[in-house]
This record gives sequence, structure tokens and C-alpha cells, in this order.
Amino acid sequence: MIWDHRHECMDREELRSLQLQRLKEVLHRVYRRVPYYRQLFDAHGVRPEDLRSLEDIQKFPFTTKAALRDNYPYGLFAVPLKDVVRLHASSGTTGKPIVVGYTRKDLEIWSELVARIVTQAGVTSDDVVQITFGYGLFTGAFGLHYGLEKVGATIVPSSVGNSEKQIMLMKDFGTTVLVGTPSYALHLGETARSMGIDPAGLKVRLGLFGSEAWSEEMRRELEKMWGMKATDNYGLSEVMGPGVCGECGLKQGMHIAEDHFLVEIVDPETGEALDYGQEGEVVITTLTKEALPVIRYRTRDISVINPEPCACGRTSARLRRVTGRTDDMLIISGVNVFPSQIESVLIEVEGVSPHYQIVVDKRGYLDYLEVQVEMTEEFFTGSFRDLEALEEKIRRRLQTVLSINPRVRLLEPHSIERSQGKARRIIDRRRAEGKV
Ligand code: DLL
Repeated sequence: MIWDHRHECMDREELRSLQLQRLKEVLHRVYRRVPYYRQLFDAHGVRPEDLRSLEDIQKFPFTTKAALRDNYPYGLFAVPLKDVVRLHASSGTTGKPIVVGYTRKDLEIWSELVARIVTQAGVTSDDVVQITFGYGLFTGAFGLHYGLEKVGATIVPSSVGNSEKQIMLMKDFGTTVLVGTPSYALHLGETARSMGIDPAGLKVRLGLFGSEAWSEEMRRELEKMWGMKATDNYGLSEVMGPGVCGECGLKQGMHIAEDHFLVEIVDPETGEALDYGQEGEVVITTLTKEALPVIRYRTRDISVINPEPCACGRTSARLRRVTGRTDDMLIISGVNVFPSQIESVLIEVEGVSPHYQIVVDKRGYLDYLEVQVEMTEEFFTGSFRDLEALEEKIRRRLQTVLSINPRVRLLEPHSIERSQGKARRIIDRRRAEGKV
């Protein structure tokens, strides 16, 4: 089924003219209403009137996460706060998160776009959908929730964690669709097995996954484990959250909601626009967002666009699965983590040195993070109690900033190998073993 036939199957010429009209509007809007954009455009010598064709977007400067950070919390909003009816947040590169806002109309469009992606994956009003994304500041759970509600599915907002209970609910409520990160879905499958329940014997027939990179192998494993079809869905808080694009049942790339987002692929080094079919960094301009429009947002995600119409009947261009990032952001159990956030916590703590390592690995299917940091000579008393207290203090501070619970290991002074060049701060064992 197609949720919004008119927009999802639009003639491409008609779509381009709709995009152009909306792009002109949003450029004028940010220029008028957001001092940051006015200054940025002025500094680059461009004005909204300079845009005559879609390709002219290339004359405009990029927006980066730093802009959101520097204008924390509301500086990039294009409407007064009284018109903002919801806030969400995502990891920033330092201690503070980045904040995103939505007007009532933004929420309406968001739920429409999520209704599109869940419908194209195969969800109907007959389904019982268990949402295992965390409800809270993260866009994943609330984003999927309202789109699924619009479709009329029966939602089980079980949120993340409490895995045995998740399996019990799944069994008792007859869950047919599982929504969450692919790694948590694998963990849930393992949990079911440890409870003596074969996940493939449950009613779950479809999985809508996203929010972290995963591979075709992982998809095959999930499909076999649960006896389900598993689809990939991509989005990011800065431009909306889930709903930017997602796969239809044919699983041949993620249909982009092009009437609401202009997606470019650029060379991550030079910023030059690349052609369809060429791999590069995904750059997104929101065409209809009211509260927080973003112009040429550099996602740091690597992908390719395929403009060919899909056999499902939709004409929208498709984004290939995201295979990596151009920066050092780690995604740990679906939560974005920047090494710089960890550093910003460590430098505030008395008793530890600037020598640290971040180890990411998997226990079973679940990611975990361990921060290893050297103590300073003065603090290294050898007292076990002091050590434990300091570890706990760091752990709590990291948990507040990162929204995940890391392990902290204090090391003796000088125990981390000093490198000649760049310090090797991140050891991602998941990647080495091809688990991502
Ligand atoms: O993860 C939004 C989302 C929620 C998408 C639920 C899909 C489902 P953020 O927390 O802002 O938003 O994280 C965005 O996560 O820039 C990518 O690096 C990564 N990411 C999201 N979806 C995928 C995916 C949500 N399907 C960041 N494949 C993005 C690979 C993904 N990476």
C-alpha cells in the first residue's frame, strides 16, 4: 500500500518544481528570521534571490553541528518559542546536547512522513507494533509512535530495556511488528531463546530498524532469527528524526521524502556536489520545517543516491544503506557518542590525567563502552576505596552527558601506551570484527 500516492509517486518534473518553490521559501524564511543564517549568507555573498534553480543550492554555505552547538539551545529556531510545541535533543560534540524544536505543523508533517515509511514497509492498522526505542529526548520512539498511530496500528510503547518483559509482552499481546535498533532486536531474540522461546515462533513478521549502521549480514541474521522481514530506516534529529527515508518491502534502498527534504551527496573533502550514483557525504536541506529549518546540513553520513523509480511504484530517489561516517561519532546501542564529549567530562575531574582510551565492544549482541583513564601521580594512593569512589564519580558524570551507562576503569599513571603521532583514543572492536 502507498500512504500518500500523490507525493510518493509524483512525476519528477513536478517534484522538482515543488522542491524549487519550497526551497525559495525556506531560504527567504531563514534569511528573514534567523540572524545566524543572515550573517552566514551575507558573509558568503549570497542572498535568497540568487536561487533560481535547484542546482543553485550549491552557491549556499553548509550548516554543521557546530552551528547548532554554538547557538544552543534555541538560537537557530525560526519561530518564537511559544509556537514550539515539542523539543527533542541529540548528542552534541561536547557536554551539551543539541536541541531541536517542532511547531504543531512540523509534528503533523513528521507523523505523515513516518506514516509513509511504516506503510511502505508493510505496516497496517491490523498490526500490533512494539516500539523498543527509548521514549524521551531521542526522536526515535516519539517519531515512530505518532506515525504508527496515524496508520491506526496498535502500539505497545515498551521503550528500551527490560528485555525479558519485552518478550513476555510480545508473546501475550501478539506483537506483529518490532521497532528498534537492529542490535537490540538481535539481543531480544537471544533473550527469547534464553527463556526457552523460539523468536521465529512468535507472531513478529516485520521489523522496522534504524538509528545505527548495520549490514546485510545482520539483516539476514535478524530475518532468520525472527522469521521476519527487516527494513532499514534512516533519519537524524537535526532535520527531523525518523521519517526522512525508509525502505519499502522490496528492500532496494530507502525512499527519500523528497517533497520535504532536498538531499545532496557531496565530496566530504572538497564539499563539491557529486552526481547520482557517486558515493559521498549526505547533505540535507529541510524544505518545510517551521521551527528549525536547516540549510545544507552536513550529516557526516556516507551514502549514494539512486534516482531510478522503484518497482513498488514510488518515484522518489532512494538512499543506499549508510555505511559509515566522515567524523569520529560512535553509535553505541543507537546512542550517538562523540569522543570529545567523554574528553570534556574527563578534563573536569580532579585526579585523572588527559591520557585515556575509549573501548567499544559487544557483549552478545549488545554494545558496551568502557572508558579507561590514567590517574595522576598525586591521586594514585593505592587505596581501593578511593579508586572505587573516583570510578563511580566519573561513571555518573559520563552517564549524565552521554545518556548511556559506561564502564570506567582507572589505570595506573603511564600505563597507556604513548603514541608518536596522533593518540589512539578509540578502540572499536565491533568494527575490527565486522560486527557493524
Ligand atoms: O537516530 C533518528 C532515527 C530514529 C532514525 C529511529 C531511524 C530510526 P539521531 O539520534 O539524531 O537520530 O542520530 C542520527 O544516526 O546521522 C546516522 O549516523 C545514524 N543513523 C540513523 N539511522 C541510520 C541507519 C536518529 N538506518 C544518526 N543506518 C545519523 C545507519 C543511521 N545509520
